[in-house]
Amino acid sequence: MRLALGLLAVLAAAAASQATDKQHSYRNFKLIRINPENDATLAYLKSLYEEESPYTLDFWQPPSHVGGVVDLTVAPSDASSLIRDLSARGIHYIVAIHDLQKAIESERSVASWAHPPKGFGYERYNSLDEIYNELKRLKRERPSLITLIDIGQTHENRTMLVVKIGGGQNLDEDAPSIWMDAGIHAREWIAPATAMFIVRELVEGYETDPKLQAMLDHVPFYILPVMNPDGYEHSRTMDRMWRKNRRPAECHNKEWHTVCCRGVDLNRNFDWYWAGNDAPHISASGSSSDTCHDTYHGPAAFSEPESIAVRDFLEAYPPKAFISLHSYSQMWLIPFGHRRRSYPPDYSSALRPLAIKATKALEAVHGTKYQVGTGADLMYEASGGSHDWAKGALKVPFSYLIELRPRNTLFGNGFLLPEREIIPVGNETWAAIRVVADEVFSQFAQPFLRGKAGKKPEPLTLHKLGHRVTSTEQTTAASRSETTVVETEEPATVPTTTTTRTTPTPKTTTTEAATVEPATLSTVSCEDYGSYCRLWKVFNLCDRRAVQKLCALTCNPQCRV
Ligand code: 0X9
Ligand code: ZN
Repeated sequence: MRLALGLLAVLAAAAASQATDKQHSYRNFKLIRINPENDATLAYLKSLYEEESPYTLDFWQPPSHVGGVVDLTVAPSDASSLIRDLSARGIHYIVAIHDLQKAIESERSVASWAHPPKGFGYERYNSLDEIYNELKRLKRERPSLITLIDIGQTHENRTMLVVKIGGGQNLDEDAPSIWMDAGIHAREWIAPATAMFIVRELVEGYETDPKLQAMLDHVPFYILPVMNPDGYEHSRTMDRMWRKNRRPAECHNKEWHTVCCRGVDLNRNFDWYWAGNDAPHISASGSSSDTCHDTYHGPAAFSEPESIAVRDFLEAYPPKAFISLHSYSQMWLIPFGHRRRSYPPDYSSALRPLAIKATKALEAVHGTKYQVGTGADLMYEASGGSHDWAKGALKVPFSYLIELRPRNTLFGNGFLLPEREIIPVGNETWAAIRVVADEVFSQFAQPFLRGKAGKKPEPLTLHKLGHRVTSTEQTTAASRSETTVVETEEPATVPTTTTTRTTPTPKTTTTEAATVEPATLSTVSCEDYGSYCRLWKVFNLCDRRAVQKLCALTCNPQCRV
């Protein structure tokens, strides 16, 4: 009898372990879309999001303000009670997806299902191995253009791989550069796919586009296509809707049972008002201390190997632009997102004008419209975000978080963007990022080149952190300087949005005037032959007849290079 019971226990344990190893099915899960029309609805949705809820819910777009779309999924067992509850409260909703599992299956193209392709494809959602193999292939083909840098290991010992494109030989560690990461949130698959599209644009464009070549020679891109490799693989193999990293579970007692949950939201783990700390007057907002919550901020700022690796790399090689790719909702987000109406000093003079220029270029490609503003103003407050940290602590001049397609309108499938949209999203996003890159080149490459003109070029090294490229020497993180945060009533100009939210209309007065940095966008009058003219002027070549002819505007002494 005892043996039989023992055997039963073993079998039960085996069954349980099998059950946890099985891929999560979302059969008949629903995606409910609600436009909260009043404060009562908003308060009710917030209580479901922030407090213990009787339903199994996953908020894809959390509640923030009246008029801000809320997307949530509900398990089939809870769907009818939730819907009854919403109806009883007079809350209008639509069921945007009736069977989430079906939507997950139709995210992949028919061809992918019928004949699962082997190897990497730019028009597909690829595995981590496929992505890394493609980066290695590109490196083999163009060893002088591409450098692969191992910046750290994850909880599950996966490598975090940065691809550096450009730079040339006469670059030093202070040279201007552009950082782009994607996939900090595991389930946002369009982000790594877009990062890889941009890798290809840069690599191929280097050979075919002289302007791009000139830019990349002096302003390299550092791209981390999958910032959360463990989460990404978990989302591909076990649970499509996984968001966090895979930090091992921490258990705690809750009433009469023990709860163990894995993972930290890496975009709440950066040291920018982490957990709402550092500012006692601000309530901890937009992140959770509950290990089971999707926005769990971790036990401390930079507690996670992934955020540590990114921080250490960026502190060693601080870029001039920081871009983090997410999905979804078609928003170009500017710091700061930890608190409403909080802006860096150059918000209106530099960050926002460039964001508007970039999103106009994006719209010109396929007509896709983006909203521009801070995450806190347009969506919800969230502390510990990487793009806020990049701007506020690291002082990166241009820092943005891009929420890619789709918009959360009636028919969008949220995180489940069909594979056929990967290339269009890549094309339009690249057009926008090119605008940022051009601006970085014209603002920051010229002083760098000037400084180097009289000096012997230094060979390129990547030794600061002992990344796998050269040595293994480890240096301590650079100390961070005091931060300037301008908390104004409003930014200097009205954010370009089509949102229906009811924030007060921005006035045109601001506390910003006194703190505006000289960084303004370059004058168009110098654009006659693109970046070559600016370079030639920097190198004092305007006395050459050919340069004068090609660069009449740039060579004009009035022209600000
Ligand atoms: O919540 C996030 O981390 C981002 N949205 S996502 O759906 N991709 O997870 C947005 C962060 C932007 N910042 C603020 N909203 N404050
Ligand atoms: Zn995200």
